[in-house]
Amino acid sequence: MSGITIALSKGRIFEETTPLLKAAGIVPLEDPESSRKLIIGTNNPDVRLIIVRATDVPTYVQYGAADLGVAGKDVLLEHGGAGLYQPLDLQIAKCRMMVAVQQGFDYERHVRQGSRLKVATKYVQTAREHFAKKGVHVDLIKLYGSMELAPLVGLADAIVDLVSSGNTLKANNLVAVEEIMQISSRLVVNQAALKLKHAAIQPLLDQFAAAVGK
Ligand code: PRT
Ligand code: MG
Repeated sequence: MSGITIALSKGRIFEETTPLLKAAGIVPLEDPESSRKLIIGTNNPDVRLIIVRATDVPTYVQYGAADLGVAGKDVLLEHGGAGLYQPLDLQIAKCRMMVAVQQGFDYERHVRQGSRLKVATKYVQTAREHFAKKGVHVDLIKLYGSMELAPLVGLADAIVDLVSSGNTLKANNLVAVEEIMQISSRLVVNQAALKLKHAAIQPLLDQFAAAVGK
């Protein structure tokens, strides 16, 4: 067996995955927040972690550069999930995908009137599908971050973004007007690796499932 590579992103995914790794007997040898290393060893010589951007996790796993990864449902929906087996909802990094507008903007009236809505978001696929289902005509504007700014400077009427505490919306005079879906992070596995390295990967999947309580 050639060892297992797990792709994680820094920040909340790494922090909330660490206890699950621990339950599977895997302890990282370094903290990616303080180390600049992108490949981090663990107490198990057969398991290493690679640190990538959250949106890149599915790509590394899809092409087999990592065997496993942890990615938000938001990220997986935009990626499309090709080549990925998604066996487990880890119930971590939870938040909600919401439509939000500036305080005072009459979203319901715009939707009722059938006027075109300008929507800024990083989550173009999810937003497109949501508004198509509602029969709302939208012009989608792709952004890569700080979506909250768009309505404040007239770039968009609404945003589609993730909300957890709601503090970011509040601080920018925005209000959530619609929930699109609940979001949590999932374990993703390269489909070929699951077959070729089954003896190494399956016990990990079982241990993660037990740690999550499934
Ligand atoms: O930050 P970076 O640009 O590197 O990448 P990223 O934002 O994709 O990664 P990261 O680590 O911030 O998020 C990883 C995953 O965590 C996401 O893919 C989500 O599945 C999940 N998650 C859970 C969140 C949040 N909660 C969250 N609150 N991701 C982002 N946010 C942001 C949100 O976009 C908004 O800007 O936090 C802000 C709102 O937070 P509140 O608490 O003010 O409501
Ligand atoms: Mg972020």
